[in-house]
Amino acid sequence: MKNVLNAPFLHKMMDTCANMYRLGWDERNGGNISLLLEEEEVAPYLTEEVLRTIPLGFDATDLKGKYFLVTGTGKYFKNVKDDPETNLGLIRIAEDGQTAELLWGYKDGGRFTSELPAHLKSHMARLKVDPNHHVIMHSHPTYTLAMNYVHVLDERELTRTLWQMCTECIVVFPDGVGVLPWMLCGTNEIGDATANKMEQYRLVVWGMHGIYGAGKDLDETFGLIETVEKAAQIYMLTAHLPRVNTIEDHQLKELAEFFKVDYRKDFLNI
Ligand code: 2HA
Ligand code: ZN
Repeated sequence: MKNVLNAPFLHKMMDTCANMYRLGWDERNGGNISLLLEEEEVAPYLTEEVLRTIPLGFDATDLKGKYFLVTGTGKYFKNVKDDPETNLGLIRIAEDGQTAELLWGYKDGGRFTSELPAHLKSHMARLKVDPNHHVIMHSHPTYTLAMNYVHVLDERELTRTLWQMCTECIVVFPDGVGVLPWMLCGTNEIGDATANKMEQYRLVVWGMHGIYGAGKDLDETFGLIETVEKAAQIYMLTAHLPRVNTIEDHQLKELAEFFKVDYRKDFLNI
């Protein structure tokens, strides 16, 4: 049997957490990631032994038998690279759909992120619309969060502003950005609301909290959040200054058509 510590998927997760920490998006225990793994990918690293079972507190029957590498609750992204076995866990959703079987990690007796409801419910929603979906990522990127305090929290308005901030935004996230109002985090309610938005969007802002991203792999999902964060940074650097130039709606349309992306046409005034 191969050692999980040598698994490429583990190293990609460690590098991603380190990058997010380095960018200042995940202070202290802020942020969480869950990565859906295919059975063939994990099988070489596992025996049939279940270390512990942990109740989920919600129904995840749609995901039974699926494997996820998940950041731990209360754990710091800063520390994942030096001690992945304490800060991460590899779980399988049990046959009852109500329990997580711990197969590796959470070495200090820990458990998965408190945001697991939002993660697993979002995985269920994305898998229905995207068979290549694998990643849910939550983070507190600085400028995205700053923008939440000075820009209206409306999906159409927020998406339009972000699209206008960098030419490539509409190509990277043509589906736009969903928005939830401020809600109590760590609950099944915010999990349901997030998953509901994830039926249409791969990016969901949690008002005055942070952002969720969904994608086929860690790089793509990271890149989605990174692009929103870059746009939010440009907005925050310019919002207090007179706007002299802007990318017009007909130019956004031209971009989307040239790059052949399926964009939210109702978000443009065309
Ligand atoms: O786990 O970011 O939303 C820390 C968080 C909760
Ligand atoms: Zn958070």
